[in-house]
Amino acid sequence: MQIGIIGVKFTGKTTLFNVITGADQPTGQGGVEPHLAVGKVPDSRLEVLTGMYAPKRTVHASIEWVDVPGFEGGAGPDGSREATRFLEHGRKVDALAQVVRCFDGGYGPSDPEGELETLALELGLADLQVVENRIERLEKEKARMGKVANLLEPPLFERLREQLENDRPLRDLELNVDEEKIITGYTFLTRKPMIVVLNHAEGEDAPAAAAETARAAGAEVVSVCAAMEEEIAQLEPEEAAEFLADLGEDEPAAHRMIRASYGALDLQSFFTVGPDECRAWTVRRGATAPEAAGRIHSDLERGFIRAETVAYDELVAAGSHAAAKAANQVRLEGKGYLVQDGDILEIRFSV
Ligand SMILES: Nc1nc2c(ncn2[C@@H]2O[C@H](COP(=O)(O)OP(=O)(O)OP(=O)(O)O)[C@@H](O)[C@H]2O)c(=O)[nH]1
Ligand SMILES: [Mg+2]
Repeated sequence: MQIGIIGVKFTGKTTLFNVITGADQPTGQGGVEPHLAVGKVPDSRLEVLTGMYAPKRTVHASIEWVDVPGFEGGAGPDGSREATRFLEHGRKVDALAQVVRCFDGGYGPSDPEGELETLALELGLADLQVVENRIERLEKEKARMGKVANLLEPPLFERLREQLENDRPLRDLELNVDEEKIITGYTFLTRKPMIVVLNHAEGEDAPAAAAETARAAGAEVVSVCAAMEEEIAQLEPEEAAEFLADLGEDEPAAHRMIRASYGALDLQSFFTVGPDECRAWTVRRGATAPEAAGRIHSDLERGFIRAETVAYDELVAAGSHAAAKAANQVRLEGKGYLVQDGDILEIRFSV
């Protein structure tokens, strides 16, 4: 899973990228190259399981983050748009996280609503260009061959164009299976899940109006103070916990940002446990037990027989796997079982 961090210049994207992935990219100086790094998905349940099993290693679920260079909205003298060029780096990701500057810093007064508007416009225009290119090609194809290969395509792309010209994101369009199939290769930006990260000044709240605007546009909204997250990330775990407790928080805002991203992508975690390894795995919500098994190894999916399953809460309440079993809380689930967030699975298989 990959998430692209996007936004106009100097909103705190690289600062957050560093916090989330442990990378050490320079901040405050822009740049034109994207950065890519993996960050673990924090999960307090995995810490508890690690305490129970004392495994040799603990492995978190992870997400890949792409720090897309910031851009200016608007067109240059030759009509080209910087945003369109930079947003190419956001085409292959599964979701977009827009960082919005709500702090003044040395960068002039903040304008969160303006930034949201700019991004919506630039994302829409970048998609519109792709749609118009395709329409042009279809017209050429029709002129040359008398008709187009796929008759569904011209009316579909006209609908896409209309949607974008009305300043609406493509994610709001209902498409049938055939239409979905046609557009899968186009990696439209406005069809991706969107997370809006309101980066506010220390000791302040994120502006409610901006949060409302972002939510109304279908985004998951989180607020952070990137500068403070940067400080917290440099503390020892105990110090960080104390610092957060003083603020009345139980976790860093960056954790909330990661979880919101997980949610926007419709993902959940299940666990495998044992003396060697306690591990969190990512599957989509609604995944079946064999699909989950396949995340671990393709053999486990192919030879899937049953999944010995216990819910996290029940395991922890029982105190041990044996106690949960004695209390009949360990179930044997078959191929049709839909994995639930926090399930602890042991896959029985034969190949
Ligand atoms: N006061 C304040 N400054 C911040 C905050 N977050 C980031 N900054 C500062 O803002 C400047 C820009 O931060 P970056 O993380 O480099 O911003 P960016 O969005 O990656 O910038 P570009 O890549 O140029 O678009 C740096 O000097 C940061 O230290 C914050 O929450 N509060
Ligand atoms: Mg940057």
